[in-house]
Amino acid sequence: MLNRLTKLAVVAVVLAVMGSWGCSASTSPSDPGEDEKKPSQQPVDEKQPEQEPDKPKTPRPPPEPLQKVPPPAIDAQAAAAAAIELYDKDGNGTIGSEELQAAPALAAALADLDEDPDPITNLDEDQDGAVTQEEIVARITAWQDSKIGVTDYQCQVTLDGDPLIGATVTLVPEAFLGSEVQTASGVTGEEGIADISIADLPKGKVGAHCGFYRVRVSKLQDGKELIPAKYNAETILGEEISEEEWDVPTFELASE
Ligand SMILES: [Ca+2]
Ligand SMILES: [Ca+2]
Repeated sequence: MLNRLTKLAVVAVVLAVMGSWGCSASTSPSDPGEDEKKPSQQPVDEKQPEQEPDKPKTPRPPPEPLQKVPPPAIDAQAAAAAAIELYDKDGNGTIGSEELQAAPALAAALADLDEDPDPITNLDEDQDGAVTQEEIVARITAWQDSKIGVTDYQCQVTLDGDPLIGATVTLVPEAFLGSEVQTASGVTGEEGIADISIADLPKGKVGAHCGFYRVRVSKLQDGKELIPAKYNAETILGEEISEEEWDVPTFELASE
């Protein structure tokens, strides 16, 4: 009996020791084990979100080539001839000072002469204050040579000296450029600044075509136009968007 009891006791002690080892083996290494698991789990957790964005990233490269927007096709000679026919009322072959009042886009491109005396980037290449067919051809050719589909364009609008907020700025291309140059627009924000863009562009892409534009500024309140007609329906505002344009032009409107 004693032998059996001692054997049982020994077995019990051995089991207890093994049990305590097992526990200690499971608890004490489990602390570092959990510590090891935590870092090993964390990278797994980190890798999973990393891999998930990676998956959308890998299909992203293909859309990039699609974002290259082709420039609008413009027949430079035909467009310039159409401009002369439209605006050269006295038939002397050039669009001069009084005639330019009816062509705000061309007038604006000339008015830039003060800020941009470089004849290479100015519509009035010979700086005589009038626009010839050849000078229009030269600008259209410059846009085409730049191979720019759309270019970032921002403008600022002020009314009586204060930033005009919440106004829609629409750049309507001169009809003589043909049908491919698209109307671009934007809404003025905090500083009266608007990002101008055409509508049909790949996702995330903004910008406007190079071209001559009439600029219309509109702000409606209860369906009533707050901005004088000389800045929208009968606008005197114009702009040339080109690859050389880097500053943010300001259109200074007056309520009267
Ligand atoms: Ca003329
Ligand atoms: Ca000229």
